[in-house]
Amino acid sequence: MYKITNHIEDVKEAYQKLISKINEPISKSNGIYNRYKNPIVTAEHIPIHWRYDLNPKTNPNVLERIGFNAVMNSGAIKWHGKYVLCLRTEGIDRKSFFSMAESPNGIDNFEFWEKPCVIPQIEGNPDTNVYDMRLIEHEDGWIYGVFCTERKDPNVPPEDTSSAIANAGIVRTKDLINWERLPDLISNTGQQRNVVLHPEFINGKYAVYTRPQQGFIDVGKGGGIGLGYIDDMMNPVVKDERIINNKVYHTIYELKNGLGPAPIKTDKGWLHLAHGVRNTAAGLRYTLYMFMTDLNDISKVIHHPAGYFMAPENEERIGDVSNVLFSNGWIADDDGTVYIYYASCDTRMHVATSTIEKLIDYCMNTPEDKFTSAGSVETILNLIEKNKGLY
Ligand code: M1P
Repeated sequence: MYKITNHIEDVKEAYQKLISKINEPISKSNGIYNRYKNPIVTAEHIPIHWRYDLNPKTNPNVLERIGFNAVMNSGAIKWHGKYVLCLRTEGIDRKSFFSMAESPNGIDNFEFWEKPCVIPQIEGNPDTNVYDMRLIEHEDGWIYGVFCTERKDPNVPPEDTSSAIANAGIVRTKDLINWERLPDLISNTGQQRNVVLHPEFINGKYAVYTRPQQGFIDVGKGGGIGLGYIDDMMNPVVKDERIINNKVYHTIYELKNGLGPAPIKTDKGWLHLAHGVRNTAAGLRYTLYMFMTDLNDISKVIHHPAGYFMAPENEERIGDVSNVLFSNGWIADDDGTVYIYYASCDTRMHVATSTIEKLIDYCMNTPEDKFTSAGSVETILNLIEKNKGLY
């Protein structure tokens, strides 16, 4: 029979069981990456002392005092030997904020740090909501956090209580605990989301990937993954912004796209993970895709496999915003393992593992999109021809 509990010790026991659950790869794989069975962090992983008043005098009924809705889109970094995520943590009040959790092996046993991150505010212009942190170890010695800051659009009529303006907020740190707030990104477009800093200087400048957009949800005439340059992070004006990876009719990035985490440098080029969005009768569908840029010219896409790299599967398909995979964090380990951290449906975090070697192979040797059905058939025929005598 189902046990109704109001003992904090039961809550603690269930919590310990959850956070120490061992994860394992699922057997099905396309050879490119392995998904893991359990979500790695969910709203239920949020520490008990963030949710309950633990004093029996002031909480005799053991009621949860602060509720959480989701944990998703997380930045990632290897830090002092631990796999650390900067999680978009969302309360039932819809506000999201950042909190850190670490794991000894990158795939399970994620434990939250003691308190959520305190992000300093810009005087006179506080963030209403913050989300989707990208953590970048820049060669200037700082760890940058680039995130989306959202504020109500002041130019809409009073009855419009939804329209917002999104831009990139920027913080930097040396310890992942104390964050220094820098000015928000200054760019030509009305709105920006999915902004990511390139980890190296390019001709002495900071390089920044952008996603210019005209509206809050709709990119309008904007869109595509842009690249621009910043002289000084204390005055982050984006110059020479131009689109390097556009949205394209009848692809998985037809409606909009955006860069995920900062790219990984390899001897063959920079590996990029991004999300593409298309519209369907069931609403927007977000999938992940990859491309590779030139080591000597980061504006040049040199390989771009057709279609998606990962799409929502099974339980991943359902959540607050269904049919969404989103990633803004990955970790490349010294042994070549790549931990891909992704969220499903704006609800929970997962991990998949691959290797630098496999991701290079995937980017360089997967056929590119020919943008027509006949082109896709031609690609399949080429493979069948190549396989003659082998099947
Ligand atoms: O709800 C899906 C995603 O929508 C936005 O991404 P984009 O700007 O590319 O449309 C973001 O709000 C993201 O956090 C969210 O996961």
